[in-house]
Amino acid sequence: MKTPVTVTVTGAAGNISYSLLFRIAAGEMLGADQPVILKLLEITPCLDKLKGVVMELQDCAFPLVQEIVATDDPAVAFKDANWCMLVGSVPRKQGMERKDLLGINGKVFVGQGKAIAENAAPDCRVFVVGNPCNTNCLIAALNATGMDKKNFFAMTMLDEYRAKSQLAEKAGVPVSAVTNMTIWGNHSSTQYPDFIHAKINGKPVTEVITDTEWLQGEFIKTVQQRGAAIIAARGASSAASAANAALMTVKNLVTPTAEGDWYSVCSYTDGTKYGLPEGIICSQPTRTNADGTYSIVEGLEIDAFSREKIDASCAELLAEKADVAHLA
Ligand code: NAX
Repeated sequence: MKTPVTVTVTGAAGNISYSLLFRIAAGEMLGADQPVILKLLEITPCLDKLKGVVMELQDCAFPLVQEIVATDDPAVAFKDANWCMLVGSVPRKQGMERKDLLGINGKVFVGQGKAIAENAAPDCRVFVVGNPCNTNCLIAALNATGMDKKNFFAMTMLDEYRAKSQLAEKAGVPVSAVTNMTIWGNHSSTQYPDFIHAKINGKPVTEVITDTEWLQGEFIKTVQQRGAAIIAARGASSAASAANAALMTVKNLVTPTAEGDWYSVCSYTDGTKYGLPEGIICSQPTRTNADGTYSIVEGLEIDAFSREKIDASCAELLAEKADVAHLA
């Protein structure tokens, strides 16, 4: 039997986790032969609710689950973690500015970054879902002294899937026909879903969908605003689809990527690729190599239309970084 992998999930009694935990426990994320230890972190007032989630996990009798730890202590939750999935964060309340939200959640991610560095496995990988996920991730990375910033990620896979499904619907093809989909920048309404390098059945999207006005306008806007559209329709934010995207991001990061394809994830920029500023957590086209490391796909040509969109999203990330400079 393989050595168990310890997966820590924060916000474990929340909506996304309620879809996510059961699929991790069933082996959908790390493999059907990979035992897992689940460490679940919540804030103290939600521990009772978390107890209920743990009871349900127990009642599934998942053969891969070796142990479940439920706690409100980050030091306990992150102990020996191999994967930290930071889902928990405080939602924006009425009258709150983005800066206020960054400040409140920022402090949480200072503490979690430190606790991960002090308690997790040294090569632990950290994946942030809780919003604003890029800047929360940056704060955690900057506070996790001694850890490699390359091991910090934030989620744009849900945006990638939203973009793929819009393109598939427009072209009248199954979603599996759409590949090479990059989300650039911030997981926010400035993100840029790059239809220029995406492909449908191996052909450039622009050859299959010739409605340029739709691609440059409605398509981008629909992807950027999809989260808000789901809240308006469902009365609650995306949960099952967000959990699916979180699970698939980790799966993509541990599985060699199919030849010629790539996926979107936000990672720490080194300032050498595509004119992205150094030192932000930015979504980029990414491949997982055969040895389990990852690389940014290089050599894509960025036209003037894309350049403007990518720069705008990076400018927003730099502004968020400046807002939380006191936390790093
Ligand atoms: P919920 O409010 O249902 O759950 C969040 C949970 O986090 C709560 O149970 C809360 O008690 C817990 N929590 C808060 N502070 C914590 C802390 N310091 N330590 C541990 N737990 C803490 O939200 P849910 O719908 O599950 O969404 C979770 C996060 O994902 C939100 O920030 C949300 O904005 C974000 N999302 C990110 C997406 C992405 O693509 N990156 C898409 C979906 C989602 O909007």
